[in-house]
Amino acid sequence: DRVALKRALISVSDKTGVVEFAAALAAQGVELVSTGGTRKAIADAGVPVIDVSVITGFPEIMDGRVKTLHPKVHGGLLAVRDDPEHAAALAAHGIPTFDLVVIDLYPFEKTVASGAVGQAVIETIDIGGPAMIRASAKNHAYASIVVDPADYAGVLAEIGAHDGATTAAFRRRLAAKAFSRTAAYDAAISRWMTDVVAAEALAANPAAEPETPKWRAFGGELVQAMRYGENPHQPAAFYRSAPSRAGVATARQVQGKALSYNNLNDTDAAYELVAEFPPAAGAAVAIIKHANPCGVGQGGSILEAYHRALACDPVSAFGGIVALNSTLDAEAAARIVEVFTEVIIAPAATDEAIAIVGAKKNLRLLIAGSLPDPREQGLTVKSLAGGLLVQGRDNAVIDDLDLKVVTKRAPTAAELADLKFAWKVVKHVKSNAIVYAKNGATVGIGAGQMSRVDSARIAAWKAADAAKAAGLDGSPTIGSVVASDAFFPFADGLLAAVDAGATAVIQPGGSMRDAEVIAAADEAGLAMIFTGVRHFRH
Ligand code: 93A
Repeated sequence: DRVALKRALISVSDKTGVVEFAAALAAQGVELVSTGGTRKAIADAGVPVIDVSVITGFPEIMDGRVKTLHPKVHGGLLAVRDDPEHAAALAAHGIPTFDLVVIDLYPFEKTVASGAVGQAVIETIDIGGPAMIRASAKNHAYASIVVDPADYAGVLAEIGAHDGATTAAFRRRLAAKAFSRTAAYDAAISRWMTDVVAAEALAANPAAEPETPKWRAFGGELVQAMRYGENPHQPAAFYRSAPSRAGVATARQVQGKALSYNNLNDTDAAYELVAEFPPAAGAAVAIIKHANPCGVGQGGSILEAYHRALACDPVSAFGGIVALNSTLDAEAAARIVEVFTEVIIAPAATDEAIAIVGAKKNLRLLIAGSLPDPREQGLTVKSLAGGLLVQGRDNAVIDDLDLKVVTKRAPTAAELADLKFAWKVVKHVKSNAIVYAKNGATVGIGAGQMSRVDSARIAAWKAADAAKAAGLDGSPTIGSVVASDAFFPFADGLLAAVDAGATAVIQPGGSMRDAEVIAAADEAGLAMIFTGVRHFRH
């Protein structure tokens, strides 16, 4: 099952390391064949190489769109060399075989990530490259297929260890990686093209239901292999699928320990939440534990916003993730590092702040460059036994909603501001979610309960606890507003909020008993808003 490496076909977009690799192969007596740019790079270094057009007897045409798509190339890639008929065809047509094929595809993903659109993107859809990769991978009984410059050294080591030949196991490993590469590449193209078509459809008819594609491609590039997942017995890895989207997947880690699976999951939740608050409307900070916020605050500065977020539940904030909607400055950094924190993520950080965080070697600092757009469409994916559940990202933003006051009393301006604040937060709390807020900060958060009444009770109870710990009289929920991620099916959940001292309520509405719930609100003198939109999060 050994194949002596005699002839190689090299066609790479990224020329990094290819000249050295080609030279090492040539030194072992390997004959080299290449496409235009690659051939030139290798030849310029004084390494002997043949242009593929010499083999095809055909020039590159159509700006290179057709250069290797030719039977004299693909016959050699696909031939079953032990089959007499295939061997006869090779001989009859003078078709050479290749024992090694090295391809780096046109940089489609990078081009999309750079913000390019239209024809500039289309030109980077590689056709000949994937065809050669797939042909060689199918024919791994004879050929080694390399799709990653990181594997150049491995090829040299393999032939060094086996007298200039490759083993079947080695070729199978390369083939598996090659098919994964073309699958991920096509997935990126599919996603881009599907998005283009969806955007066109939306522009043509904003009211129409989006079409569900029959096939949905998923793929990504390994960012990090982790020691474990949610628990130590679960293997895990992190793949980047949309390199142009602002957020955790594209953020730069400035310092700290490697990010764990849970860190990434929680940091994503934190940053998506804080992105609901445009920096122009003030600083905002969210502290997250187990993907739920344990405090969110707005303020005139990041420091003030952090203090207000921390006050909501200082006990849970221990070991939390802190997300900022604007630049991390020195005064905020100095305060945040006093509390044991796993991760800080911000769009930017001052040099002074970076130096302050630097004193805590393990603390991870991520600089994301910008905030995710809460209105962006995107998809969320969840696995279930034997399948994937896919849905559009929850991109409803309160400023776009048609809010209806359903009670006799309308909210005051201060209540309305807090209701909107609480609604932005409740969207990011696991259901059943109840959020109490006052003066631009959460004062009590109830998450993940099977009963909405329990979530309301827990939120009020946590608020009372935090107040007691801070040495305050009474509960901060007195005079607060409350947001509920879904409607109150009965008046009891609303009455729990009234008991806690809330004066205004925001909720989707739409219960069969809305009339009963509105009557209870009027009875208690509450102001209540229906959003018409629900924010379940499971
Ligand atoms: O334009 S293509 O789709 N048509 C082809 O026939 C073809 N053959 C190789 N792209 C093709 N390639 C790609 O050219 C390779 O995948 C590689 O990315 C690139 C290398 O071109 P050059 O050697 O001219 O820089």
